[in-house]
Amino acid sequence: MFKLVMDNEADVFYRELPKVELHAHLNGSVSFHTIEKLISRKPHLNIEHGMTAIGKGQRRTLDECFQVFKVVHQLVDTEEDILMVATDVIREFAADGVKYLELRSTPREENKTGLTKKRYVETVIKAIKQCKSEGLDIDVRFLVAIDRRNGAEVAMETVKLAEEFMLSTDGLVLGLDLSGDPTVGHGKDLLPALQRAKDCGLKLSLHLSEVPSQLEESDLLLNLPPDRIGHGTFLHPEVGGSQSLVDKVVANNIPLELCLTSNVKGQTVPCYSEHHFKFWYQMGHPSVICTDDKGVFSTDLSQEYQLAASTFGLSREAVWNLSQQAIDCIFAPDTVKQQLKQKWLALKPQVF
Ligand code: 6MZ
Repeated sequence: MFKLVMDNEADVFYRELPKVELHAHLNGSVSFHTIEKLISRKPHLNIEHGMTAIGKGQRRTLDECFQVFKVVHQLVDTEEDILMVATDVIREFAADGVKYLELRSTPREENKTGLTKKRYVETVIKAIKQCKSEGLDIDVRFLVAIDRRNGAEVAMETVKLAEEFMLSTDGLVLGLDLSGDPTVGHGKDLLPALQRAKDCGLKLSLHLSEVPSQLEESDLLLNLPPDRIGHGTFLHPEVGGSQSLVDKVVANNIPLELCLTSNVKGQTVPCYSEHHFKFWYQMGHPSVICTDDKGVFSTDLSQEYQLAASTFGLSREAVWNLSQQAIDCIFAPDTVKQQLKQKWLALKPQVF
């Protein structure tokens, strides 16, 4: 009984902790509840829950995770679906205490439903504005994603689309994400697109070294340099990376977006205690706890902070500092950072 009360108390601390989410793929973030609504809209697809999420204690290969995204994509293929999914995801992050969210998604066109990439982005923006008009206490921005498997030409088109939206949305579209199956394609082919993005003022968050054997690619992409790194699982020497890669990350002070459950369930990290959070956090390098795909990996940001704390023995004050330091890593301008810092100050407990 006593244990139960203590656990609940801890849950409340993490839930009430104001949080910043910087690495969330829209279609990986779809909750059980929203999947149910999508399945009922499309019963002919014969999709069951087990095909869209990896439950507690389950693990998959990264390849199998990418199969899961394909199933979710089948369920989300109209403007109505995207609007529902995006508004639900934003409301869920807000309910979990997330005060600032950078959502990312790969614009898709679907011949069957007439969806175009432009309408895709417009619909996500509409969802963000709708949530804002509901008065939710969350500031949401959008990063347009490049799926690396689609090659150089599509990457360049995506950059142009992102550029257009960056100019027309008054700061809602802030940058680009490079993601997709890390075993497919090579980053060197995408360099011209990424360089153009950087030159026109789009911020870059790149998945780097999510799997081993990407050293050469990581080295090349770090020369850009990106503004943030997704995962960076195999950058450091202990896991087959190199000191020179670490040195580049440190010299450019590039924050890492770290997703514990995603990496453990996707089996790129053997267990929580061996997560590379430890390496970067101990060095004092900016490290931001994120969810990656809260729907697919059945988690939320409160749970990820709690897992980091219990695995690495972080005090509540250290957890608070971790969430506060994430503010410095956001892509929105300094004025937004200042507003968020004020919010954290107002919410800070008197004692931990
Ligand atoms: C690399 C990932 C990913 O874009 O349709 N994505 N890319 N590594 C990961 N680690 C598990 N998790 C998600 O959301 C789904 C897409 O996000 C990328 C993949 O390209 C996936 O198809 P959107 O909203």
